[in-house]
Amino acid sequence: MSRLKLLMTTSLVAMLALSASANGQKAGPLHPHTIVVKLVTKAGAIPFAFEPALVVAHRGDTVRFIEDAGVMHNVHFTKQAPGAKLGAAAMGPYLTTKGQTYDVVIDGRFAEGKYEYVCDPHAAVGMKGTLVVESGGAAAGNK
Ligand SMILES: [Cu+2]
Repeated sequence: MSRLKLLMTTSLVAMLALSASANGQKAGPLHPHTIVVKLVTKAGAIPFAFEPALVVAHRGDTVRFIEDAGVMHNVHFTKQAPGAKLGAAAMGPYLTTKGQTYDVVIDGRFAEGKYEYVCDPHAAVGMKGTLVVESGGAAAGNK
């Protein structure tokens, strides 16, 4: 675990250095939000899902994934917006316990645009979600 943390820290530092020189950072968020996405088990053809399956976030927001059952899930970004550099955050840890959370901070790693992610154990049965990162300013609807 600590080795992973070290890795993440190292790559984060590298990315910060990169983004500082590469792109002129946009102004920070006006109102940071925490956007909750639950990892649920449900009846029907697709038994596992991210709920909601589509969220819109702005820089500074946090997307909080919450394990809603006792089924093993993770969050693996399979498509990133052009210019995004998620690094180690592209693949989150496995969540196994109800109530367990995994926070993804929408910081400089996230360029504006569309991201798609899956849960690796359940990608084959359609457990996937979409994250859209927008610039600050006009607050698009999150619930
Ligand atoms: Cu899953």
